[in-house]
Amino acid sequence: MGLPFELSEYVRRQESVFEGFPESSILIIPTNDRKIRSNDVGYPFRPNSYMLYLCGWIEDEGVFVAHNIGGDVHSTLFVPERDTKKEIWEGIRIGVEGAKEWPVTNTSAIENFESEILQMIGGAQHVYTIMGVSETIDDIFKEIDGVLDPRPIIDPLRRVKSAKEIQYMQEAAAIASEAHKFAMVKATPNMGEWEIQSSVEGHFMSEKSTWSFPSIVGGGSNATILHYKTNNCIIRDGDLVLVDAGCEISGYASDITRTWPINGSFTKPQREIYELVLKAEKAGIEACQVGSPWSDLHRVVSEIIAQGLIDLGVLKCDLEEAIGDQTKLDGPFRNFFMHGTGHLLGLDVHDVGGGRQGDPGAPKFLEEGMVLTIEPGLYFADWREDVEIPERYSGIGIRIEDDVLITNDGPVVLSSSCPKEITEIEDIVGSGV
Ligand SMILES: [Mn+2]
Repeated sequence: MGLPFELSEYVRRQESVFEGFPESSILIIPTNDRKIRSNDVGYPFRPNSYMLYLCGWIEDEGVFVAHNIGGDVHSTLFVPERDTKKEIWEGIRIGVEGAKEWPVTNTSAIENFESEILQMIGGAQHVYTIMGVSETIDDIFKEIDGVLDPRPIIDPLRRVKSAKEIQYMQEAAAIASEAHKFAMVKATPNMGEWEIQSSVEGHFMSEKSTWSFPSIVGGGSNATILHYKTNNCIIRDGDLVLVDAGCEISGYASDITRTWPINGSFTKPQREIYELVLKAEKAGIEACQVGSPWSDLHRVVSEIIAQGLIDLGVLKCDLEEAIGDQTKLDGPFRNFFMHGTGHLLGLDVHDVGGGRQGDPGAPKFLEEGMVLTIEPGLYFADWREDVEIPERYSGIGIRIEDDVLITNDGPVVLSSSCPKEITEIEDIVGSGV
């Protein structure tokens, strides 16, 4: 039937959630709504991550309901009935009968959901659901007092990955690494950002994968826009291009950034900044040790960046002043490295579980089985007027990002097959043109 995990793994997840709930609780998890793009054309559908996590349902309608009223966990998956007239247009559906192979106790027709759910929650003392995912669910539950958010219970469970989850993430990282290499090989000056995007995403598709977030391809100064995604400019000879792109396998994301010269050789100023970011990135990866506090990652990376900016003459102060407040790390190095060092990775590219460095509620220490990104960057936007941009580096934006699995034997870089050493990059860029 093609579920990505054994039924027992889903059941274990469901039971773990209910271990965090009081007795007589009911949990309602909708999948994402379909969204209209224009007239009768929809945006590509992507199932809700909580739905994927708890029962693996991937069709575009469905509600997972589970409760522990009376002791054991019982679950029902509400799904659309088979319907030949609709299936002729939209494809064959799994249906209420077919859904019995999913990790649930019962299945029921989604047409019955509204009437059955009111009865079901009537028998429960605690009602948990996630608002803002499905209009139907929002309409029903906005009228009901005291509805609880289950995410504080579920999210920490998603933080540490199982062996099988890690296997999918390793696959996603390998495909994305290949995709980045593929784009490097075919690169040549004066090509469009969209052509690189096409190389990268074309490779995702050829591997039966898809992007896990819209790809960022920024040539020249566009690389200084952190979430640039118009990807519609020509990349001139002598410019760098920043490619931040990842894909997903069975819902699990990879997220890789590489920055390289479109003509295959770094200029001296580009090389100076690249070497600094690479040094910081490697130190960040090295700091990914079981038991290390999250805050250490950002501190290690920030100190290298700040010292490097002093050495390059960008900051004219000592390290203490460059770093700023010892806890907030808010000194002037932040003018050029303005984002975090990394984030958790999983079913969501910025995964849940309090895993964005600096998030309130984040776990204090790294644990075995967590997967996170390390992604320092330096950005000297030539269009900025709020800070002084050194002429030598004006227009340079560089970020390097890898996906790192935390293990008791130290960090394992899942994206290690993607080149990042200067000599490797200079060898591969344009080698297939
Ligand atoms: Mn990232």
